[in-house]
Amino acid sequence: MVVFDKPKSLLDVSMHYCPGCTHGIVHRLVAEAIDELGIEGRTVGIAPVGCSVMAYNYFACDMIEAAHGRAPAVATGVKRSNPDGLVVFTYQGDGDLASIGMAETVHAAARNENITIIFINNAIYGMTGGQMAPTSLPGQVTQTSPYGRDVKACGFPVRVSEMLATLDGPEYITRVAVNNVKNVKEAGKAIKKAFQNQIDGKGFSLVEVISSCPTNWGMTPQKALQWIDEKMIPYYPLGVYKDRSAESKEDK
Ligand SMILES: Cc1ncc(C[n+]2csc(CCOP(=O)(O)OP(=O)(O)O)c2C)c(N)n1
Repeated sequence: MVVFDKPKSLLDVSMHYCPGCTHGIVHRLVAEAIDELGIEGRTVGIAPVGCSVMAYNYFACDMIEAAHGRAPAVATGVKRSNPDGLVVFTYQGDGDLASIGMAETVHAAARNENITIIFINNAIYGMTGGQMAPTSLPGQVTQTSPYGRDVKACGFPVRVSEMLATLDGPEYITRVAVNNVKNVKEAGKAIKKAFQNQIDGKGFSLVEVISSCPTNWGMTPQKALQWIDEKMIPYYPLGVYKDRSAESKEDK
């Protein structure tokens, strides 16, 4: 009896991610959603610049590489070129989406582009060696904040989901985590819903995934998962920040 299988939408290759990095888990959840919704042949993924830059080597669907932070703009173009035929998602880290790409993110949300964004918040720039990200926590030690993030000098972390939920545009904004089995299951449901919304023509859906980076956090994989519970989730509470369809049902 088969009890565990690889989703068809993930290629059968090994990934380059560090031990304990949760990019692989989120890749799997995205691939499961694509399989379950039966959209493999018409899905286009936009890969970011960051640790997941080589996502195009892992997903079995068509992939396009965007310049750093520009994935929502590329996704907009691809989706508008074939709005009924294609399902388009971006997969982006916090440096990519919330720093250099913040403008693209905010305006795609404000326009309610009918795309799906998977946003990996690991509170650090992973690929480039662990510099402070817009989402690094106050006091967090990084390569560029060796005494801890000083909010007087560097400002406060950006809570992307809360901020985007203030816009009238987006359909669905939620924050999930992948640090334990229960949270992974919830994350999978949110990702599937974010794709379903696009198929239903509802508009912009963003799933923020609180993720780990044991290498650049300087922790063991187990400690990193604990740090998510103890430090990240209190600062970035999990939950649905906007769900327009659910809200309009409640109004009725
Ligand atoms: C225009 C541009 N500026 C800066 C860089 C350098 N750069 C590459 S990846 C990266 C940050 C990636 O961090 P994040 O998006 O958080 O993803 P992670 O690697 O943590 O998954 C930066 C600044 C670049 N490639 N292009």
